[in-house]
Amino acid sequence: MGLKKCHLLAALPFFLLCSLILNNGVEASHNVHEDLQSISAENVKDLHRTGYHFQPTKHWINDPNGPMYFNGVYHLFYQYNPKGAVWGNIVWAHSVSKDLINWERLEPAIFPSKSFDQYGCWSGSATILPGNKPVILYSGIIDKNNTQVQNYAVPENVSDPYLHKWIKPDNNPLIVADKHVNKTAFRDPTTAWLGKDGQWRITLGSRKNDKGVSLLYKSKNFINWTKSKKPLHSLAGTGNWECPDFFPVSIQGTKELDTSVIEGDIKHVMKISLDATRYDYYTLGTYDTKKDKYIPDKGMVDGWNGLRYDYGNFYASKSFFDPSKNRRILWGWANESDPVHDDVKKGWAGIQLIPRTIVLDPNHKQLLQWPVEELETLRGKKVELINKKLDKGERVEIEGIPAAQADVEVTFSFNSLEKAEPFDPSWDSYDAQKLCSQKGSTVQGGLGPFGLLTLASEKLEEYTPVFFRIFKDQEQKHVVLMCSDASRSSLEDKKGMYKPSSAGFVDVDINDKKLSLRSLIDHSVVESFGAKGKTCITSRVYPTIATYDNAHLYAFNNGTETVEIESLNAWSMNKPQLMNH
Ligand code: DQQ
Repeated sequence: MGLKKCHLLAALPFFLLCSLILNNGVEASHNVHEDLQSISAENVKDLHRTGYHFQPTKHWINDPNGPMYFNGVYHLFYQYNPKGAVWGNIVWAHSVSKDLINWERLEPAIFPSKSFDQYGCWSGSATILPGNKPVILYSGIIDKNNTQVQNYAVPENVSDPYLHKWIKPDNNPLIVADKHVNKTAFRDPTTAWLGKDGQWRITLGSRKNDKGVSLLYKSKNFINWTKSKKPLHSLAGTGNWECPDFFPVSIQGTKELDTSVIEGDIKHVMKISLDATRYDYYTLGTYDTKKDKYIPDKGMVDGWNGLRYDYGNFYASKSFFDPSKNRRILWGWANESDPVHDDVKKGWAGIQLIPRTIVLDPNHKQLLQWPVEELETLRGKKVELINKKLDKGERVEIEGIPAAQADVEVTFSFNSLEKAEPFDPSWDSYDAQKLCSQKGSTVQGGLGPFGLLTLASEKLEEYTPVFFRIFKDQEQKHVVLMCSDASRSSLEDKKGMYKPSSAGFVDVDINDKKLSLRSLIDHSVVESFGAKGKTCITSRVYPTIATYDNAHLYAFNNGTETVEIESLNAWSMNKPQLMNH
């Protein structure tokens, strides 16, 4: 993401300058390559294309937009460049599915055509209004200076099962920036929720100087919108906020909730996509409906050091409520980590990650994410390992399935926590990535590193390890580090290739001496879920040897404490039958 060019975390006071450099001085949000954005892909390269992730047949994609479930059909819209493999010429591409697995591509739903969006149709959300009427809110770009306004679109024929055509009424734009708002940082309206006063509310991303802001707008009729004096939420020092998402989660965790549920046994989630770091951060908190304010729970870290949906390549996510299964589903986008000219050569860039259900962790301090259950219908051949001990330095191959396109679930257990290494108090307790890059998967530890070696070549010239390493801090509390380390993922080492040692801590009680991991491996992506979805990390990698049938999968232990694979189930993953994205 942006970080590949500019390591911002260590340089917070310079972040704004840095983000402007990344964006060529314009708050356009993506790197602009005018010379490349309309070069159509003649030959699309298959190497590194995914087998079961959502990706169009060619060209660039970014943010998932307005996902929704309507009359038995899932709709996924997404930012798409129909003309090339880099960001630009953005339209709302549109695909539909009955099961979140098999997708059919339709014509773009929204594309620049009117004065209120002629320079771009940027991100937004869908809301289903009473009477079962879907409406999309999106950001239109109205001039070359990137001035942003908020527009709406409605289906031409609400009885059309796929809602092929969308109309942009002439009374657009609905919302323009007032004089207090930065009109080039004014975008990405959320799904609306209904207040007790009968007024709809939306929030959208903005910034005021270095303060990230989520502006609040209210409307009685969804047409006339008034800005609230106070934003829903804001935070100094975080820069521009993109793609905010604001929704309730059930405290009981039995049934998830429509976005308009604003009271009851719930907590609220506020997610922001930080333009400067290109990560999706969230807090849990309370929505004060009287003051129309979001208040993060005590103890929640807001901003740069806060919780992330994913500690790897995952950005501009958007959730929606699925009433057919009473669940909330999260879509996130992963861009490429290879140089931009490689994207042009391969003719494509960007994938949507596997949709995840999100629920509140029973500890009420974070969310749990898990691939939607429908993914399991793609599982093919299964191999398993039970009670297999891994002594120090041991590695075992998981054979019998194609390791480049697989789903692996493993539970590791250990007899003792004694050998956990001391957590040096001088380490930055927030900088898991630094710790992961220093310690890696090969530096011998006490309890760990242990985990999986994914997309590995036979002689280990290339591999992407996903693993845990356990420390003990001065208060004798265990600190679990989870890494998905791309640093050795590819022998290719050209300038502009980003191979981060992505990492996060896992807030898990390991007194039962067990840790679980699930990894979805798909040619150039490894999506991992630690401790049943407490910490998630996605890596994009480009092996040169560990491809197709030459990819291997291993479990390993490089700690002095013996670790047991209590159970490991791995499945080959089939391609969906219909993947006409
Ligand atoms: N991408 C969209 C913007 C959004 C950004 C433009 C986030 O609306 O802020 O393609 O990736």
